[in-house]
Amino acid sequence: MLHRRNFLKFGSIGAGTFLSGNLFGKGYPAPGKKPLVIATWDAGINANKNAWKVLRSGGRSLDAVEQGVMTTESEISCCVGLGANPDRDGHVTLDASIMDEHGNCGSVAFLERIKHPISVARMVMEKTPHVMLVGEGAQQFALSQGFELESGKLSGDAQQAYDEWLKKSEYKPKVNIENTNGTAFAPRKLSNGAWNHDTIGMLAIDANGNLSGSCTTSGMAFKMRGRVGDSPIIGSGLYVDNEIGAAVSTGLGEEVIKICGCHLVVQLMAAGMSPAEACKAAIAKIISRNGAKAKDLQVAFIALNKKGEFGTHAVQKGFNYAVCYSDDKNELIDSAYTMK
Ligand code: SD4
Repeated sequence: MLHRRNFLKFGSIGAGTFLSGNLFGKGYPAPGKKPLVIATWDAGINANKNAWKVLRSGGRSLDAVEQGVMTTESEISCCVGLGANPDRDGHVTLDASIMDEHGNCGSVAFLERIKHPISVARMVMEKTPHVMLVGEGAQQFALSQGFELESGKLSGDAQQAYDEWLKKSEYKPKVNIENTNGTAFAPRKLSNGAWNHDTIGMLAIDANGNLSGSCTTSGMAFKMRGRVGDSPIIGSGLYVDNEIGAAVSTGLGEEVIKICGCHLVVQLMAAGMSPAEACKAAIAKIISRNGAKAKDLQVAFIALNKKGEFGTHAVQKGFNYAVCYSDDKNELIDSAYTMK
């Protein structure tokens, strides 16, 4: 565990960095709400609605984060779930993870043709002695639990994006950098003009003050077959410590894995940082590792602590998140970021 006197040495940043600037992004509501749910990207708004139904009736945060992201997995025009962009061989492969207030966790990776990877991840957690199942084995397990094998046909949107990518078949993985509109690896723009991303990560604190988190993704569009990112890796794409806080990430998963990102964010909160400070420090680590190349990548963390305080930070502009803590408060907020 990091202690307060040591965290100041962490990376290339000092206390002044944390205390300056708007750490929370525009429209930051009052901290310390309970229950509360927070999710990545604009798809988080819809996802939060279902998570909130669980939380407002006194339900468990674990149920909230599962049902919340299932909403996004069901939106077939979305880049999460079976409607998502395929890998470079034309197959949609899905990763998901979930973690509860007892430190139990489950995940699936490289899962094909199953509609709700997050629920399979939960079953791995609850019905097996394991944490992670992948590929064919994960699919076999899902079928044994009553999940149906879906067709494997690409959605119309995804087919169109894939056909476009195939014209050049350039392998230049980039995730969530909206200002590179036109590159096949940037998020897809939907017909309604909204950006659509490949991942939803969600954290919740329930009325009992218990924390849980979930993450589900199709990973990087047109990735190499078999590529797995941070989202199903506990400690990288998701981490929950019910005594301290929780974190989830989105963006270029390889960079998150290299710093065990979400575990790091939670440890920084344990050392005394606020959620926003912890996210900012983890992002600083990614930026310092990458030097000038950091401008070509995007990573964002969201974090929630035991008091119901939340914070986020991204490498660059463009990341937003949705926060809901009452029947009429479910808002989309632009995240703070480092690279101007
Ligand atoms: C991954 N972190 O597979 C995911 C991608 C992502 O919005 O967050 N996309 O690397």
